[in-house]
Amino acid sequence: MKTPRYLVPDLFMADPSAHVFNGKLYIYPSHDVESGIAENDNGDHFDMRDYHVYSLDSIDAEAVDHGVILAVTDIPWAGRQLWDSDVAFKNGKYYLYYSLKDKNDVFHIGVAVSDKPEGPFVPQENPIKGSYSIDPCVFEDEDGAHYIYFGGLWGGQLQRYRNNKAIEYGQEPPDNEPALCPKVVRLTDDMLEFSAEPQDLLILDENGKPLTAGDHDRRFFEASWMHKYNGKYYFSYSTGNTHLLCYAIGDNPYGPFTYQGVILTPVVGWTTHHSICEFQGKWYLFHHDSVPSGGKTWLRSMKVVELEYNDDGTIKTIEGLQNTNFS
Ligand code: FUB
Repeated sequence: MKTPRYLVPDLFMADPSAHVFNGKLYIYPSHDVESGIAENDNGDHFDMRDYHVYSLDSIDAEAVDHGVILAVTDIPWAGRQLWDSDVAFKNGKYYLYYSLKDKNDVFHIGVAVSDKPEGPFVPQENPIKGSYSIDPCVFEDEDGAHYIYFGGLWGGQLQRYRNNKAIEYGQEPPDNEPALCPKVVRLTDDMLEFSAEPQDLLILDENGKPLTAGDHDRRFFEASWMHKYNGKYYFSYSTGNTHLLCYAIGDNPYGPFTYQGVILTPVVGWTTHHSICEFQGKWYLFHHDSVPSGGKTWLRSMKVVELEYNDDGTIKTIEGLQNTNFS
């Protein structure tokens, strides 16, 4: 599959996190809705209220909707806005990690647990202690350790923190200073908490210097993803206001990572978001755009396209505007 295809024709689904469980592909997206809230830099128009999960037997198969797996009304600490999520498996249980604002409009990361990949998921009473901001991605390394990556600027509130503490009047650093970093921390053995203080995940340029805050074409904005290819760790992310999906390569789950290039050029719609997953011998990029909604930023549709590597391990850039035919 060298051209992208839309996965779900009937509902608006975004931020797809794809994993293979028991030989099947499962996709955990955000469920976009028409909120009626005007678009702003705070992301108030993304007022999502529940999650569905989809499964596929093969990459060309119809995506089966397993219905609602968790709703904002199920979560004791919920305020509003269920944003990007991810799912991991350990010892017979599935763990759904999700972004949600509390009753004070502050984002945290919650966990919900299920016996099955298709849910339903039962939420923990409280968010993960010490969690903040958005867009959790959980990566299982070959030794069985699980690492969570998170963070997002602007509406995702990452600029309101330094050294894992909330600050007053948080802003991005000046253009010539190092950019704010995504965060990484190993999960505890029970998968329910951070095992330590989250660390900065450093993204370096070709000279070994941290990317700067003013480098909007390369600096991290949101949408973390981690995958491993030929023994190397690939951290990928969105640059937000320049609408690119980029990646950086490192030698271990904590980094540092060195910037490599663009995976996906801008799509129709403000946000771009993705996951990368190997399924039945090929690698795929799951992403979204706003073509089916006629360009509405807050109503996005999931797509998939094959991801290809060059012999040196770099990723071939995919054109975001190809095959925008929605049928
Ligand atoms: O879906 C809401 C937010 O939009 C996600 O959390 C961000 O990554 C962006 O895709």
